[in-house]
Amino acid sequence: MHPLYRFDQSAPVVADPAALTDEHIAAYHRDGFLAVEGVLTPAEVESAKAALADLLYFRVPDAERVVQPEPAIKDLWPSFSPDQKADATRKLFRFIEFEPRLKSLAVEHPAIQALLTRLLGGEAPVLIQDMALLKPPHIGTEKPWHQDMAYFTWGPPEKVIGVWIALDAATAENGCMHVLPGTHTEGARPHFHLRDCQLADAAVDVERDVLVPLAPGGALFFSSLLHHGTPPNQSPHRRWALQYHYRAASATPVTRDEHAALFFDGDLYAGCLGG
Ligand SMILES: O=C(O)CCC(=O)C(=O)O
Repeated sequence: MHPLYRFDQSAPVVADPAALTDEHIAAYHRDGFLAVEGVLTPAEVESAKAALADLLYFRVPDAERVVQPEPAIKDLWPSFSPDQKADATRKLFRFIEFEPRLKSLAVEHPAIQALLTRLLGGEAPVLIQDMALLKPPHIGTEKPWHQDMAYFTWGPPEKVIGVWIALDAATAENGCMHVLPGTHTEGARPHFHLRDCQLADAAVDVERDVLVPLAPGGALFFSSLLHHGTPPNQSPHRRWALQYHYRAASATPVTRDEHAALFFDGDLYAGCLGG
């Protein structure tokens, strides 16, 4: 157990993208998220995993610069074998320009594009960020509670949506997503550089926490203001996931001053933008 997460209530999950109704879209706007199984086919899951493995084993030029080790083994990383590195990677970041399979999933997948367009009120989605979060067995660290809008310079926040796609089974044990339903309606909250750039632990309403376990190919669509996080992976099972973020075509750039007007703590900037 972990004091910042509950494990006894799970989110509703739509069984199949073909079963999506207007009520599900309304639930996204009410709760700030929508979980859907079967968004990727088993073949698409395998293709995405093969693409990630090519990056992890540096079979792609430039792959070294997109791979981020788990902090716990950072000093040992240079001495690790390729297998050890693959089992100790926290994150891969900004790979779509040289990984066509992962780019195609991000920008051409019919079910993802169709659902994003519905969630954005009919507007076309534009990709703004790509990453993979691998949460390796035993050492996969927590991603503390946060709002993704704290990292983004597009707005307004309701025009920015994340899609988190399970490639392995994401479970309570290996660090699946946790969300606080409805928090996207409560505005931007200050973020602090603590274990990561995150909400203060005391500001997290843990009582409202629901788990979002997903089978491989299942996806969570979520608002950029939704409070969400993932506990550490202390299990022997890895938890690979892709995460893409999109803005509506009509979203506009947010300056640092505008970001500071959203994320502040007294007079201090309290977002996650660098610089
Ligand atoms: O997959 C994870 O562990 C956390 C993903 C997430 O919330 C993020 O990177 O913003």
